[in-house]
Amino acid sequence: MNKINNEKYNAAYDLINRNILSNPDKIAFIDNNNNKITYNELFKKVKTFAQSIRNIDINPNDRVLVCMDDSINYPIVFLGLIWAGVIPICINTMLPVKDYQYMIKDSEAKAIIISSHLISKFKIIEDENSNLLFIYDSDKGDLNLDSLIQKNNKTMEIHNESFEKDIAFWLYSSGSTGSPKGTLHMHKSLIETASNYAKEILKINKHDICFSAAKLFFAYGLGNALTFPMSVGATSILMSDRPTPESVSHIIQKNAVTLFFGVPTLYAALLNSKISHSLFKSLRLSVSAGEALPANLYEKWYKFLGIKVLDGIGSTEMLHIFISNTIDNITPGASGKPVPGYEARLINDDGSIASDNQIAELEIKGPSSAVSYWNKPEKSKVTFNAEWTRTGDKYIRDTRGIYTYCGRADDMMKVSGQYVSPFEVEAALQTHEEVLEAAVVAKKDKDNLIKPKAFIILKNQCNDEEMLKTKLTNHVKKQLTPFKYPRWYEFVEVLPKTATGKIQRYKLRTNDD
Ligand code: 3UK
Repeated sequence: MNKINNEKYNAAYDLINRNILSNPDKIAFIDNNNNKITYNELFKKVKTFAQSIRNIDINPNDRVLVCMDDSINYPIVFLGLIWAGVIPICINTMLPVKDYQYMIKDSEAKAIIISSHLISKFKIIEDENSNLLFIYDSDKGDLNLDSLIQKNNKTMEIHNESFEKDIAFWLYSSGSTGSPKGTLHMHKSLIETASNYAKEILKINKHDICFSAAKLFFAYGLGNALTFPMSVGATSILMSDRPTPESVSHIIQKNAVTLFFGVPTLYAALLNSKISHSLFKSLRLSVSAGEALPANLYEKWYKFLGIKVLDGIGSTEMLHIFISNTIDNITPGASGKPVPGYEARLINDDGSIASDNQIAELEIKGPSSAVSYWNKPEKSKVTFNAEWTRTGDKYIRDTRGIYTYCGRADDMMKVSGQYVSPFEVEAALQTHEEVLEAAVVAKKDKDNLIKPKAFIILKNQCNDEEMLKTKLTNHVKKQLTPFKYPRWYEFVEVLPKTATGKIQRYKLRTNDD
């Protein structure tokens, strides 16, 4: 790829076209409703969908929110929009309504494409947004997704209008305070994650059968289940169900999956389940990201299956993994070394470059970095500093050049591989009628993985703590993405505070271990 000029390039066209001559009849995607699509069929449907979208007056650089479960329609929609120069914004299907309202307003999207089972959740939003076009994966809403995919239009060469550095798609990323940030990614970034990480580290090839437990709306899932397999003409298995030990092992066994991508919590759940190792015998390699993989989980997985799990750190801002262990060189409990094509540096609080064996903040330079956040100039300036992108992570590098995670530099926690702000959980708890004050901190579970714990001061004395815990959990699950609920509660009389009244969360953390 030409590094200096900004050449004509369309990410969707590239990912499809590279398979059309060599691989037309190969199955690109299979989903858990037994829908299958070959590369050639994908090509036709993407082109048709791209044209249909333009025919309904959705134009280059317009934004379209995509709130869909993983199925074969997802790649058609995502790639079809990109093909047309329209910008898909992939969003989590589990968010509370207020987050969707924010994203609709923030992005000024023209349309939203939604899986049909979410119809009731979007009812209020439909009533409030008469200018937004609702497209459902069913017969409800303004337009039916299938009709846009099936309609046989005459096709123009509309993919031929974009450049490699144009914005191709957005993903939303969350911070400890404030609203989610639209993270703007270029056309060229998708293939960069494949040619650096997937090719060099995973040695992906066309015989691989990929399965990502992380959904396509996450940067992690998008690379694992779409970019990487398409980059080499492999097959990707999509699953709309929630990843549980049962659903995941079933998919792996049924489809003879070779490359599996999960988060540490799922590896722990698989190892704690009674599932037979014979269900995993097709695997050649597994990958973990989203949060640090504790050394003991690596060892247990290797002992259980004789298969390695490569821990690597990625981010929504960098699009995929930029520091990773490799097949031949694994340090359990560490993230490994920079992926070829990426550079890492550690920066001290005073801005100087840290030496080996010093804990400092990690910055990354690499070809798949987002350009900026949408409409957040201050936050963009802090994170995207010329060629270097700040991660918000503290790391240490040893004399061999191996990087080990030492915690976040901000207040965020990673739970089941996803961001949780302790403040949002506290705010949700505080809206419950029994709660006077709440403080939320990270606590390690028996697998050494972080989950939220809440300390609560109640308004009134409570006779049935177990019942109250269930009520509080349900209350939090209704207001936030459900996985953010506290796994433990402690009812206390006082919370440790500074003279100015700020909660001293670090004191609660040390109380606990
Ligand atoms: C943390 C890790 C230690 C770290 C992601 C793979 O997780 C992804 O993106 P997010 O934007 O979060 C980024 C933050 O998560 N993290 C991720 N992986 C690891 N910490 N070890 C790890 N292996 O704090 C990072 O800054 O949700 C993961 C690929 C693409 C991704 N977007």
